[in-house]
Amino acid sequence: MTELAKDPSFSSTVLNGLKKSRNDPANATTYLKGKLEAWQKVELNVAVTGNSGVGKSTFINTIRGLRASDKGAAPVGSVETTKEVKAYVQPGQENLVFWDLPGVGTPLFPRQTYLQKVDWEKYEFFLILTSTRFTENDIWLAEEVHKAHKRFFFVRTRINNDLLNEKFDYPDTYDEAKILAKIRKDCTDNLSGLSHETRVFLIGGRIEHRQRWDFPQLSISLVRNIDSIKRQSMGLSMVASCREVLEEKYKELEDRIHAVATMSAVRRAPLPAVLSAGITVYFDKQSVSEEVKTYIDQMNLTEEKMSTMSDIAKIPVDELKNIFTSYDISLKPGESVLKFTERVSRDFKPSPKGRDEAVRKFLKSLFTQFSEDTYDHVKGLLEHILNSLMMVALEVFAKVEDALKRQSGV
Ligand SMILES: Nc1nc2c(ncn2[C@@H]2O[C@H](COP(=O)(O)OP(=O)(O)OP(=O)(O)O)[C@@H](O)[C@H]2O)c(=O)[nH]1
Ligand SMILES: [Mg+2]
Repeated sequence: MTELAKDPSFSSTVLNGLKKSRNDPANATTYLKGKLEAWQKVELNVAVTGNSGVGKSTFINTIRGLRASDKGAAPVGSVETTKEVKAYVQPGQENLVFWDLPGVGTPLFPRQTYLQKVDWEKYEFFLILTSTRFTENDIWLAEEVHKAHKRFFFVRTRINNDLLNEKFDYPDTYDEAKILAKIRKDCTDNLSGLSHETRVFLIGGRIEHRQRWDFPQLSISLVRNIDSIKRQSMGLSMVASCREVLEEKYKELEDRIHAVATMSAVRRAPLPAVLSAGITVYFDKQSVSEEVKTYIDQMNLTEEKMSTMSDIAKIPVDELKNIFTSYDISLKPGESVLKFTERVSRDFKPSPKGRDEAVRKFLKSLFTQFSEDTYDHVKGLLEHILNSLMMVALEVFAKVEDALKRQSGV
């Protein structure tokens, strides 16, 4: 199986690891379950630093899918609030922590002791924020971080304010692209003292700006610029705060399907599922529906997340839920994810297309009781559910972002 060995993706790495469980379904299941859950245990730390009032807490809330008034949100305000290092975990995903750090050069955080005081070694990224111009201290920090082979991004916040001001002052000649280019140039000039080139992300920090300007690129950069072993974890741990992160999640979830299908195919659980064509296929409903639950959560489609989105965007929640119906994939009121998975499975006809011959051959060589029917069914079923939920999620997202854009005034 050299083909599998060369492929560094999650699924190939996991499938190769199965060689140690040859003809031992129990061991294989434990191994696969461990691998599927491993991303939740990878510690990820992101430092968010900058002077008082630049919008650190606002940004941290937005990237965690929260508003200042939500439970667990970082306090936001126009008076100085950050005087100490504070950790904010991702709701429901405690392995990912955003650290609210005071800027360099305040009396309590002078350059000499800054890195040590903030325990710099633990961070994957440093985000250096300003709402005006970057300071000598910001540049100093970037150089130190760079020397230590850590990643950093410069972030210019409050872009919405700049645009609103321009719109107010020069309504007849207002040109968003030109204003953004001007701010970008100003930032780059401002950072010319830096010993190497870097990118500045222009953002509005509030939740209604998460799909605007460079916010999506900044969010996805946190996933794409991390070591490959942590990438899967970062992609799944982050809230789907923009379409780009949602798409990353889709890719990661798709990559796990082999592993979930294999768990059923080597085990032959005793509970049958009946297909519409009347064929009985055996699969581990528990692990398959657990995976579907993960999809619903990752795609922001839980009751709770839909209701938050409806609240933020001021769209009736039923209007968002109706999107499900057009894809014929909705959970009925009160229906558990397990029952939902069984129901979709009953109506599902696997397509002979897209069968994964290399993987099936590999698994058959490892497990004598490997069930091809089960493998094909679960793989096809999960692909079908994931694709349908992704379509719903994208449409819900577009609707919410449209409403937010209308509210933002720029
Ligand atoms: N218009 C606009 N206002 C923002 C933005 N980011 C933050 N604010 C506002 O600016 C004020 C300060 O924001 P915070 O997020 O508390 O700033 P901070 O950097 O955490 O401040 P300290 O904790 O004092 O260091 C708040 O009133 C925010 O609502 C933004 O991108 N656009
Ligand atoms: Mg703050």
